[in-house]
Amino acid sequence: MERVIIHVDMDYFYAAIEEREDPTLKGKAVVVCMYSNRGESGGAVSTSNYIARDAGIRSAMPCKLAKSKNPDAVFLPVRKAFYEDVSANVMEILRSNADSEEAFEKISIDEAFLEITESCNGDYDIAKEIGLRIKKEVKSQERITCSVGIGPNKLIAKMASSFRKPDGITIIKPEDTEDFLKPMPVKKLWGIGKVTEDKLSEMGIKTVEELAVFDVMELISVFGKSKGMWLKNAASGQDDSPVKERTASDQIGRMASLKNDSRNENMIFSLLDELMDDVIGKVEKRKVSFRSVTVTVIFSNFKTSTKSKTFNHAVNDREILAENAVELMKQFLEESNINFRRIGVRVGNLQESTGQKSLFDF
Ligand code: DCP
Ligand code: MG
Ligand code: MG
Repeated sequence: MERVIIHVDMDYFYAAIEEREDPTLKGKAVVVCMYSNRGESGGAVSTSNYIARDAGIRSAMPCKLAKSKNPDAVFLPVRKAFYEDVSANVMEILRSNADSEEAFEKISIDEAFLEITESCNGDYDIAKEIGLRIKKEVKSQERITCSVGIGPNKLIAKMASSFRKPDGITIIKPEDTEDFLKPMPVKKLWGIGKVTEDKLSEMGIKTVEELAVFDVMELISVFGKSKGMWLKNAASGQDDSPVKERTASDQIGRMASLKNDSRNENMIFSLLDELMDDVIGKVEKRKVSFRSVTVTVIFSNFKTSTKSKTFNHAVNDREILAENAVELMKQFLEESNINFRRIGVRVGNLQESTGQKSLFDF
């Protein structure tokens, strides 16, 4: 049976999380900046929401330039640890929709491949339903949107997910891959960088179609055997690379909002309890143990703080998780007098439960 692959990419990920956390940002241009140690005058744009993009603001642009493009935009500093928590939650949702725990490949903080060949039995109508279900689950559990691409391999799925953004879904059946790829500029082929694009341009190759019909021996003479072959295959929509866990999500976590902003200990600890049940369930399902516990609190003023504990040995029981998470949460309650808005708990430094060797050593 031909494979069916889904690629999911979150929309304006860091900025979307900031919008979610602070409803007053709604309707405004939001720019998330990675400030350098020169302070707020330095730094580059990590990402921005689509309102900011309308003004020409782009990732990697100096924040100063972004500011000149839209002086009214809200500029926020990157909160990487927090986005990683959200990412861990999203990845668990995605993983649970793959054929199996292993048919999942996280490729960056906000995107992953899932193989669904068995789940949809090769049927693209069912595949679409799975794609829509993923979008719904991410939206309802994490309150952010994502874009989904579905196709016969990773290359096509990846390119399909960026075809309609934000909040899109694009399905490219095997018989439609050629028409989908042909008119695209070669730089849109996943894996082609600026250097390759320029070289191809010098050779008179601008579109994927032109690349697909180009003499393969000539490509090999310019790019070498493996890259030349890869270019030819990619331009024809072929990609045999398997969906395979590699940069494995090294953590399992859950996060949720309190019913209302509060410091009520019953409320906080009973929610923490629910979250830990969920986390332990996933730890057992993945047959892993963990060596660290992290608790995150987002306060009513939107400030986020995390506390972690790392052990010498990997463990997998709920007792140890609870003991440590509760302890960390108590520290938060002692140190602050601000209401809690959301709390999260995650375990990290995952290892295979059965063997000594870490799953993620390679
Ligand atoms: N990122 C970054 N610096 C970059 C590019 C990205 O810090 N030069 C971070 C911020 C993004 C996140 O990685 O939110 C995911 O990158 P994406 O390329 O998926 O971009 P976005 O999710 O922000 O937007 P899109 O809706 O285009 O996917
Ligand atoms: Mg994204
Ligand atoms: Mg991405």
